[in-house]
Amino acid sequence: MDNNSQDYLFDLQGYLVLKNAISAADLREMNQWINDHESYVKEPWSTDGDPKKKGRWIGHIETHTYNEENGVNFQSIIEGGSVFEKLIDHPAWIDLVKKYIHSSVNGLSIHENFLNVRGPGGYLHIHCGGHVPLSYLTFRQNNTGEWMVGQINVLMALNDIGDGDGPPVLIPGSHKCTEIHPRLEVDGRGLIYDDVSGKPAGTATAMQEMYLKAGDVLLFTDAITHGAAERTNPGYRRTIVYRYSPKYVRERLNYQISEDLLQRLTPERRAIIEPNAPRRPPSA
Ligand SMILES: O=C(O)CCC(=O)C(=O)O
Ligand SMILES: [Fe+2]
Repeated sequence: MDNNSQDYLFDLQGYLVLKNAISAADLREMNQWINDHESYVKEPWSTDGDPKKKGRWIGHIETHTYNEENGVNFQSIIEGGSVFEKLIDHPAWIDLVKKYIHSSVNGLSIHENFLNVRGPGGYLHIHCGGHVPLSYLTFRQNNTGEWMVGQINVLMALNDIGDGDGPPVLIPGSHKCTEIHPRLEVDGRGLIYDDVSGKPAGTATAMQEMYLKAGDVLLFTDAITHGAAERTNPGYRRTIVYRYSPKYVRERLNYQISEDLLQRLTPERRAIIEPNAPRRPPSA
């Protein structure tokens, strides 16, 4: 697709699908990583005598979830090896991300990066939309119309995601919607997320299921109203999400990057992962 058509569609819909973005060899390697860590999917939480569930660590990667029905997130997956490092500035999407975030002005960073594995009954609640006054849900500069996207989610399918597989869902164009989605409205006030007792996002009015083949990428503004439908099929859905933002948006969970990884990264990748190098007095 030519650049003008792509820009038009991203502005209009708030998302793009990049077909075959990831090579078969890289998919194999990432799926092998998941196979090798299957025990963490089956038993993601360490109890260690503590009644509160805690994540388990694989080196600098931590198992995590926002809500149990979301499945298991392997947070800071960039620490998982070169195939995951490659995704930081992957040629299939990095130039689009830079353009829409307007990185020449805003810089570029990754707000959060994780691999998600979600089984039967798993889903995501409905969240976000044009009504939300959240700092990183900007889309364009109001006065000049220039790109100023506060967060772009790059969601990568590691296996096929079709009907019943718990696909991502979104409402095209809802990043510009001034009306509050009925499921996000309480007493005339808009929520970011529906109530935690809420239902799978797939059943919300106007939601569209986004089917992806392994290797496809769904690139979308976080401002769009979205979530994931319930997985009704057996087996597990495998995805990776890298969220890109201006460098002024701080890390969501603030995982500290290992020294090994920092040393290994190319200058371009390091500038995204550590856009503001720490400043310390000479003695520290
Ligand atoms: O897991 C999904 O399908 C949706 C993920 C999502 O909401 C996000 O990446 O912001
Ligand atoms: Fe989301």
